[in-house]
Amino acid sequence: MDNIMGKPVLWHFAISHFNEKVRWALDYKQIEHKKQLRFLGYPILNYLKTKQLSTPILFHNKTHILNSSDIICYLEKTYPQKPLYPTDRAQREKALELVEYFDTELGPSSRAFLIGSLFNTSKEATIGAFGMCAPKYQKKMVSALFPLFKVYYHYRHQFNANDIGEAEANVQRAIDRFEMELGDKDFLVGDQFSVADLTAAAFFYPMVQPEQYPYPFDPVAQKAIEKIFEPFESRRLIKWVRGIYQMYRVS
Ligand SMILES: N[C@@H](CCC(=O)N[C@@H](CS)C(=O)NCC(=O)O)C(=O)O
Repeated sequence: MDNIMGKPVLWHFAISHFNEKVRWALDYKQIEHKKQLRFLGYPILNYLKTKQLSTPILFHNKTHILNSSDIICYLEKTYPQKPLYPTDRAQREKALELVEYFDTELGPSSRAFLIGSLFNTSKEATIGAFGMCAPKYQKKMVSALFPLFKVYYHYRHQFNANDIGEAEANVQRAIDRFEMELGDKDFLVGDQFSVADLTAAAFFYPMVQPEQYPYPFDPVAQKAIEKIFEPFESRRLIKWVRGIYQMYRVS
């Protein structure tokens, strides 16, 4: 049920980096809320409630908000404690510019690179990754209908096996931009943790699979993901994401 006692309710996927942004914002700002994981039946439930299919979806005060960055903006306005937006105007604009860059250039490409590569690796690793927190019978259903699931996933997220190389190059470019923006600082903007750091760290989480991530990683998927991101293992980014998760990913 939505809006229990005025608390926001988040519908989300455990594996998703767009969803991780919103979970992190809710947890970091210590907002009392309820999280509801969505599994195989998500298209129907999401469509019935919101006339579209994507998560994250935040329900609050008889309305809903879509898109991770719009949800975070709503949370900033509604729950001003522990702000994620810098108070300085120029810094706020810079943080939001970086968020926009990561949302458009990194989020979809890192998904296409990771998930496309997982599909190419093995069925077991792919189901292990998607099955995070899912009931066993649903994993069995995906296993039985795997070819259909693969076609549906590629169609919904508009990429195919030929796009993996381009997606990897986009991820590489986003890492270059990230490291250029970070320079030798601890934070992307100013001298405090902000929405820009949260967004970058959430989008890059699969490269690190940090222990503070709120859900357990499947061991087969974990190994496969480590292999997929091997080309990036010596980048400064990896250490930074690990450190940001350790310091700021409170549950
Ligand atoms: N622009 C959206 C992207 C959200 C998105 O791509 N969600 C994916 C999970 S990573 C999803 O719900 N996919 C299932 C679908 O669209 O059918 C945001 O920032 O929230």
